[in-house]
Amino acid sequence: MGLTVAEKIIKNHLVEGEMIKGSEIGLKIDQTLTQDATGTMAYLEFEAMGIPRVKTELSVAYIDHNTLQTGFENADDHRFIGSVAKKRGLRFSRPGNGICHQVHLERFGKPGKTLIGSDSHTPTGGGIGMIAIGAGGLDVAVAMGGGTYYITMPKIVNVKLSGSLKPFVAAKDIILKVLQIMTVKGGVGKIIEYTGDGVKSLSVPERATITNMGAELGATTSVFPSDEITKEFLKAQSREEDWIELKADEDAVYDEVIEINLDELEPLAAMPHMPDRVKSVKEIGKIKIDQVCIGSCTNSSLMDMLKVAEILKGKTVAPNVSLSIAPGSKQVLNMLSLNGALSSMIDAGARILESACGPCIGMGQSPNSKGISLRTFNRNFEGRSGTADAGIYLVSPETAAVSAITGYLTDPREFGDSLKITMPGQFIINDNMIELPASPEEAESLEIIYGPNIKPFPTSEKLPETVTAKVALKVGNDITTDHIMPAGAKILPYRSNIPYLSQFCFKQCDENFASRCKELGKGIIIGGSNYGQGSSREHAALVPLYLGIKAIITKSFARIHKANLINAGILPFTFKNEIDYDRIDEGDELSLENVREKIENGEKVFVKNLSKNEEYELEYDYSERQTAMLLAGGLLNYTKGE
Ligand code: MIC
Ligand code: SF4
Repeated sequence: MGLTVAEKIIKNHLVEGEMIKGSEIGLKIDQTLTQDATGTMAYLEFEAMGIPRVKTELSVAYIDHNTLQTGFENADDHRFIGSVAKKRGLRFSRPGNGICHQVHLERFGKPGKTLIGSDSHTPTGGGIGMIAIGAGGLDVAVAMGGGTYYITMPKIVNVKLSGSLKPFVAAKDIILKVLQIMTVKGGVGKIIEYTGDGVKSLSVPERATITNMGAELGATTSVFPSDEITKEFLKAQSREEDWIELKADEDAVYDEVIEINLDELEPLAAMPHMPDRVKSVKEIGKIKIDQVCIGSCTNSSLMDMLKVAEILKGKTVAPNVSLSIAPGSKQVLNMLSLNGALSSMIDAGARILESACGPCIGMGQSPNSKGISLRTFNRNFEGRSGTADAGIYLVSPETAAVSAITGYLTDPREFGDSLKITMPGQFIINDNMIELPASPEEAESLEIIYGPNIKPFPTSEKLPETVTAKVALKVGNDITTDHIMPAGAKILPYRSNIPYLSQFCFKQCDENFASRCKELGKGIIIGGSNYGQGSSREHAALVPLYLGIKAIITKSFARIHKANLINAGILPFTFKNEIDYDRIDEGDELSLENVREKIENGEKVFVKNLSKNEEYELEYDYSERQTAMLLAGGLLNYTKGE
C-alpha cells in the first residue's frame, strides 16, 4: 500500500510504536522553535532538566510576541531567553527580526523534517513539506534535550484542490472554506494533507497560510507536498540544497477526502467570534468598519504585503478607519522598503507596526468599544483583541486592504480586474538578527540572566488514591485557552510569573474564579466540547494547577491542551454520556474514588456526585506513558523518576 506525504515523514522519524491510527507513536524531532510568550517557561523547564546543550539539528528561540515594553518584564524575559540560547546551543532571533513562523519558513524550514514549536501555529512549516506540530513548552524542552515527542497517530484527510484561484480570491479563502466545511473541532486527531492540481498554482507562502490556519481546525498538523514550487522558494531564499521532493504515492490511502474547486471559490470572512463562522463577504454585506489590521503569522509574507501595497497605492484609508500593517519579518519589511511598496502603504495612511505578532495577541491596537475590526489573522475569539465587546472578522489581505479604503466590508473583486504583482526571484538574505550560540567551550563560563519577574513554576504531587473536590467552575462548549488564560499587553509580561497570572484565570467567564479556588483549596472543572482549543500555552494548565485544579471533566478536549494537562498532572476525563454534563452544577462536591488504582489498571472510572447522590461514568484514553505521568503528578516528576 502506498504512503501519503505525512506517513512518509512520520515513517522516517518513528522511534516508538506503529503507524496505526489512534495509537500512540514516538517521533524523533529534528528542529524546535519557541517564542517569547511560551519560551520563558519552556527554558525554565529545560534548565530544570539539567541538560547542558540542545541535541536537535536546529533549535531557534524567537522574540516576537511580547514586544511592547511598557515595563521591565518583557525586556528581562528577552534577555533571559537570549542568555539561554547562547549557552545552550540555540539560535536567537532578536526582537524586530519577525514572527517566528514567517522567519522559520524563510530561513530554516526543510521539506521532510520534523519540527515542534511551543506555539499552536507551528504547522505553518507544513507549507514547505515538514511535519510541523504545535506543542506545550515542556514537550519542546524534552525534544530539545533529544527526547522523543509523542502523539496519537492521526487519521489523514486529503483536501484535493482543483483549478486555480480567480483574481482577488486568496489562499486565506481556501482555509476559510475548509473551516466552513470541517469546523473548529473537525480536525481533531487528523492531519490535513493537500493534493491535486490546484496545489501547483500556490506559492510556498500561500501554502503556509493554509497550513498555519489548519490549527483552527484543531488538526494535529497540515502538510503540502514538496515540489518544483518549493524548490523555487528555497532557491530564492538561497537554500536550494535544502530541497527534496516529497509526494504521495499514487495508491496512498486517505481516511477522508474533501474536494475544493478553486475556480468556484469567492472571498470569505469568519464572523465574530469563531474562525469557523464563515460566510462569503457578499453574503455578510457592506457592514461599516472601524479598524483593519494586516499581518500575523497567517498573512504577512512579501506576496501578501505587495498585494496590499498595490491596492493602497494612490488611495487614502477611509475616514474613521484605522489601518495597521505589520510585515511578517525583517526580510519582508526590508524588501518592501527597497522596492517602494512601503511608501504606498505609508502614503495611504497605514500605521506601520514592527515585524511581530502585535494586535493578533492583543499587544496594542485594541479596537474601540463595540468596534468592528477586519483582520488577516487566524483567531477572532471574543475578547482576544483586548476589547471585550469588539467584533472581529477574519479576512484575506485583499479583502482587508480594499475594505480599508472603502470604510466597509467590501468584496475585493469590486476593486478591479486583477493585481499585477511579480514576485522577486531572489529574496534579500541577511541573517544578522539571528544570533549564533557560543561554542561548547565558551558556553561553560556564560551565565543565564534571570530577571526579578521570573518565578519558579508550580510543581504537582503524586496522584492520590481518591480525589474529592467541589466543582469550582462549569463552562460551556468551545472554551479557548484565551478564556482559560487570557493574553494581551497587560497580562503577557507575566508569563514567567504563575502566581501573578493566576488572578486572571477564567476572568472573562467568571470574575471570581481565582479567589473561589483559593478559598476551596482544590477543585474540579466541568466543560463542554472542544475544551481548550486554540493556543498551545501551557499556562492554561499550569495556572489551574497552581489554583488547585485536580481534574477536568468535559464532553471533549482539544489536542494540545489535553497533552498540557497531562504534562501538568491534571486528570482530563470525558463524560461517557454527554447528558451527565447537565446533571452537575457548580459547587457540587464530586469524588473520583480509587481513581489512582483504576487508571493504573485501565478500569472504568466513575465520578460520584456527593451533593446529588448520583454517579456518572467517565472515559479516558491515556497511553501507558501518560498513565505513568499522571500517577507521578506530571511529566517533570515522571522524568525525574518520582
Ligand atoms: C496565540 O496565537 O494564541 C499564541 C499567542 O501565539 C499562542 C501561544 C501563546 O499563548 O503564547 C499559540 O497559538 O500557541
Ligand atoms: Fe503570533 Fe498571532 Fe501567530 Fe500567535 S497567531 S504566533 S500571536 S501572529
